[in-house]
Amino acid sequence: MEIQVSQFIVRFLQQLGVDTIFGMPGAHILPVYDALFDSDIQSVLAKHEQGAAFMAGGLARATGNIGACITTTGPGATNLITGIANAYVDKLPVIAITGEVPTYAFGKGGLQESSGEGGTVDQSTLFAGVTRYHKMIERTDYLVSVLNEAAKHLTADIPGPVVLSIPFNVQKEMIDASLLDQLPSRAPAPTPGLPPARVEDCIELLKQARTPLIVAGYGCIQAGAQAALQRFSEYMNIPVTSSLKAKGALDEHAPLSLGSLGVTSAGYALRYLQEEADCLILLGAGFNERTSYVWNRALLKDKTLIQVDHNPLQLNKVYRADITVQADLREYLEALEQAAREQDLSPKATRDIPAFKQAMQARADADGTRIFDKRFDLVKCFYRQLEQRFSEGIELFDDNIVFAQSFYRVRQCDRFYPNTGVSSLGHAIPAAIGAGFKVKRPVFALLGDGGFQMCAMELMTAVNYHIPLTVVVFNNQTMGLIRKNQQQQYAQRFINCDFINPDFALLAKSFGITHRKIETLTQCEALFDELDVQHDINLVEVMLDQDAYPNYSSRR
Ligand SMILES: Cc1ncc(C[n+]2csc(CCOP(=O)(O)OP(=O)(O)O)c2C)c(N)n1
Ligand SMILES: [Mg+2]
Repeated sequence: MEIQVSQFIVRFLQQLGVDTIFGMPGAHILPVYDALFDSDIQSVLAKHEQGAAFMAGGLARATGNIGACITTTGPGATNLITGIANAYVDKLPVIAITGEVPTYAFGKGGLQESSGEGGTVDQSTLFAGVTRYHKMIERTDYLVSVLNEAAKHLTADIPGPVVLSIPFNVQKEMIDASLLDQLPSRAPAPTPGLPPARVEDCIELLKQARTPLIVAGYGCIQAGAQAALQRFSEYMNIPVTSSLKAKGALDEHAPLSLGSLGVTSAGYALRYLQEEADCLILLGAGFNERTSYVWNRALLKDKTLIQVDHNPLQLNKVYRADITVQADLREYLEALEQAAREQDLSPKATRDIPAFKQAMQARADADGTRIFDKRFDLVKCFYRQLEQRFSEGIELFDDNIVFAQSFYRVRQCDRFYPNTGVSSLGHAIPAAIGAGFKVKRPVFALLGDGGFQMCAMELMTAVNYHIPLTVVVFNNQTMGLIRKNQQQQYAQRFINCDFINPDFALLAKSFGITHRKIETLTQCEALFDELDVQHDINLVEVMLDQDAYPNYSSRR
């Protein structure tokens, strides 16, 4: 039986397990939309293609499933770019389907043409730098090969985004439906695991180490290694810090947690690293700009370095390690723990970490190196509420990052998604909405008022599809980060940082959602008594002083 290419594409998506697709139609992609009409994939109308791509990424990040988005040609495709770039940097399995003018119009100046012919916008070149795979599908005879190649990148161990652009006439061509058998089906064949890595060398270095420190990276979360990390660190009595993206890999309330590492963290882990640690065990941690305090070489001076990562490209990427191991992190941690038990390794004589943190806090107060002063007490209070109120855990998409790194102690039951990808403002709301289509726990999006205005209209997407969501806007009527830099490094020559906000109460009213303004600690403490975060869409304003800046330097 022959079916339309557009139907074939939709069936391919279904075979990959896609049941939700985010997008914005246009004339040049309507055949695929028409095929979606007949399918049981839920097609979600976003307000902007960037939002659609962020939603697909948010869904992928929260579930591990493939996220999908769909747009028309030309501006529909170009609007996708930042969202796809985000998926590329965050290594998310996201597929985008875009339309294109019919092939017979290529190079003749068709409306919204982006084929690259005849001086038109060239989608292929635009997507080349932000996708694992991009194809303008001009013929059907190689469609199966193209889709197989796309599936390979989406289901790879380290996945990445794929963009398929299909000219209008090709979408309507007919193709043999039995060719679907040649495409991967819902459960992609499991990729063979990595061969078991040797643990002996690592155990030897561990024996010699007096005060080792574990730096857990996002690789631990990707590998589902949280429980293994907890068991190993507890057995060996080794404290744990994490990169920003791996916050919560070990519950940050746990006695061995030093919180996260990075220029905007509370700094306990940094102090421990500088003053106590003689051996660092990097587990799935890339040691990027923030985690490494701007690649500060002095941090690792005279320390032994063990690096374990699933991704070989991460090994020795920033620092040369004494031992590098390519391994699945969960399996490796389990093997390490087993070897440590078999060899009866004695636990390390780590000093009392909660007491250490308290001492460091007192020192920061005394020497004025604390990042946040009293003007941020409302923010602190808000994060405390998040920690205390939701015993089942929450899903938190956070564009601000700086606050959370100091104030938010992520529990193992929570999922924390800092805006790490390309760090694009305006990510949190659409990404949280994408996740909200799938996850059952309360979903939060936290962002500044500048970022909010980049993606606020996507809140109406949540309204349209009844996706419960609580958006928290830090209202300081400025782009605080820019203002801070202009204050400190550009002699207070403030340019294009301050602005007037909309009336958030009226905005929320017009959206038909709940609004709360938090100006006092009492209001903050009562907030979650009043809001139903499980069922409603809420907009919460947390008021901040325009001139209050965190006390840290990013050197830029
Ligand atoms: C798409 C995009 N454009 C510009 C930037 C640069 N940028 C980083 S932070 C920032 C200001 C953010 O302001 P706001 O969202 O109000 O947060 P605040 O710093 O005030 O907490 C800007 C413009 C960015 N990260 N992403
Ligand atoms: Mg702001």
